[in-house]
Amino acid sequence: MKNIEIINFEIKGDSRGSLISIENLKNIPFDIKRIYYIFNTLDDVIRGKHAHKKLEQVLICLSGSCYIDLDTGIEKTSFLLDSPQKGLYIKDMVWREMRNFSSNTVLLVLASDFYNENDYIRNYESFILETNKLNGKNS
Ligand code: T46
Repeated sequence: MKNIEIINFEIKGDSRGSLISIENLKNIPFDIKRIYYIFNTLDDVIRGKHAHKKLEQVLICLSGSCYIDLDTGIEKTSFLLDSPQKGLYIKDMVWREMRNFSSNTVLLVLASDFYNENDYIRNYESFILETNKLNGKNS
């Protein structure tokens, strides 16, 4: 789907356990400028509810699980993130909502830029207007 991809990370495993290595511009398609993680989220909470104008991110559920609902303005899809081996690569202009966090969820996010509130679109109607413009549709 446009602007959304799954990245499967290679596990370096041996009898002691597993290790995944993340490297700038190698298994992550952008230069990582910021890392944050979301934890202690209650299961009835919905986070996100916004899109980014330019920011690209990879979301990795290091522990536990959560659902990520995505909307490009044209198509909608949902992913269950439940493995540290799986990265959800979300490019620009995708509305996202994160829900159903299990009690031990740690959601790691790698971001292509520093935190900038001006890059957020937090109103869904504005998001649809913008995607319609980008897709050459009259709203
Ligand atoms: C996203 C999803 C997956 C900062 O000060 N610095 C930061 O780097 C971030 C990400 C947030 N904040 C502040 C802004 C708010 O006062 O932390 C507070 C919580 O942020 P927000 O409500 O935006 O969190 P989520 O979980 O709704 O969304 C976050 C990211 O903001 C967003 O970029 O794509 O995770």
